Amino acid sequence: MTKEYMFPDDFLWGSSTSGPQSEGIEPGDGKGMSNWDYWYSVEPERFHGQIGPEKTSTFYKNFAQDLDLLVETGHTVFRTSIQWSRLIPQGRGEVNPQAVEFYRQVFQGVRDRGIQLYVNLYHFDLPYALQEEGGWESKEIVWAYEAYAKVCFQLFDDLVDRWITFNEPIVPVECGYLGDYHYPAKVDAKAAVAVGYHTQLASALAVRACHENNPEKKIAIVLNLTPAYAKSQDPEDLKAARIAELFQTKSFLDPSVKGHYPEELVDLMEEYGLTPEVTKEELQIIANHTVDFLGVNYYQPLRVQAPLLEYQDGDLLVPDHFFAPYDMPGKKINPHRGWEIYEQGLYDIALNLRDNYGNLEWLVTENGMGVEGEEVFKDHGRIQDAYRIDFVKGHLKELHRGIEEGSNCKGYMMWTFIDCWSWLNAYKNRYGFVELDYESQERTIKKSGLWFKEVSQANGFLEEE
Ligand code: BGP
Repeated sequence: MTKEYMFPDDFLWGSSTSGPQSEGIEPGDGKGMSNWDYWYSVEPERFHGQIGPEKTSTFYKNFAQDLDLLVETGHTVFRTSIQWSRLIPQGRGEVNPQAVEFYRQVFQGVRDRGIQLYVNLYHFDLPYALQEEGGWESKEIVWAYEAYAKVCFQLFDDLVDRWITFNEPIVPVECGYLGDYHYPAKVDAKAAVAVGYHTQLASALAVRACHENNPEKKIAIVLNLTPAYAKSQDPEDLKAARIAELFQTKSFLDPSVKGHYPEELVDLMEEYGLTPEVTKEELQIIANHTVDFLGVNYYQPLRVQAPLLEYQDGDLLVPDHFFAPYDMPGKKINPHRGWEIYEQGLYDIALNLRDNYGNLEWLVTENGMGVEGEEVFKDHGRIQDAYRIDFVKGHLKELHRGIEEGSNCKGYMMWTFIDCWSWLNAYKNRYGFVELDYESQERTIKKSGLWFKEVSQANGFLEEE
């Protein structure tokens, strides 16, 4: 039987990328140093293949031709980010005129092609001058970010359809202050909590500034809303899943959408002496300036069980003291990346937002399948990524189910447009609709890119079931 998966009339189709992962650096472009540029300059061996952020996918040079590929792959929406260190090289003060020209040309180019433009202000990249002042551990950075956001709104609001304050703000917290995967690669729970709180405050300030600049303009935060599933119904496993969700999801979702932190999270911070310095005025800013809609990044579920590590006074506190990862037997896996594939996670997110977050408007802002060594799938000059088409279809079916049941999802953006640079993983895992030959910088649309255009034009797809 043929089943139709058709999406609402105003549903948007597209992809996401970010400035630091796609633009590259050109001599004389006036860009300042970011935390990533700095880290690569001192520890290049940490980056896969020792490939750093200076070349990436050369979008800075090639954007005009690249924007045509948006059309050829059926985009009706596109998300990218402004690099703070490109626009305001020292983090504060002087604006780089070349950056203004570049972003205005790119944004105009997207609009000229009839594509909606979503612009993110922050995708893990801080001007290094501000990192040296203590980065997000310092509250001063919050005000610097607010000033930067205001500059962006003043310079580009006429070209941007919708704004985003931060991408996956939990990631720099986890990877930079609890893991060893983003600069400054510390393990310090108190610093992690301060970084998270400062980021949330900064996000609310950007929401306020956006609305002050233009009351009509909508602004969101993008969160990686990975549902936490417990290993079993055992109360200890259930508690672990609840805490994992508090840390990973609700820590930003609740203040961003509801305007306040969950009580259990506040109590836990108190219990472990992690509460940051908070003023009543700041909490009022967070309460008064919630987002207009939400971006959701979803790759894989979080499966957890009761912690295997017991916390003793004086231990370096880490998330493992609260929950342990659970490797579920028989799970479906993307063998080219090692991540679980669980399409229903998207449906669960859809219903969670419908039932517990006022059914606010949301879009999938990232979903995708990373593939290492993808060139082996090249045939007749094109990457034949049928696996990616299956991956997308599987997720779209679950999203469709969520929308049919009333969830307010307005679009689906894949990670990513052209294969891009991914932090320490550099070019290891390829995600794009468009293949990038890193050496020659040649671009070739993959099979999935051509297929996506058909889906976008038809506003859905048919499936034999
Ligand atoms: C997301 C980030 C993206 C991108 C993606 C792929 O969490 O928002 O910036 O990097 O993950 O990650 P990876 O290349 O590690 O598979």
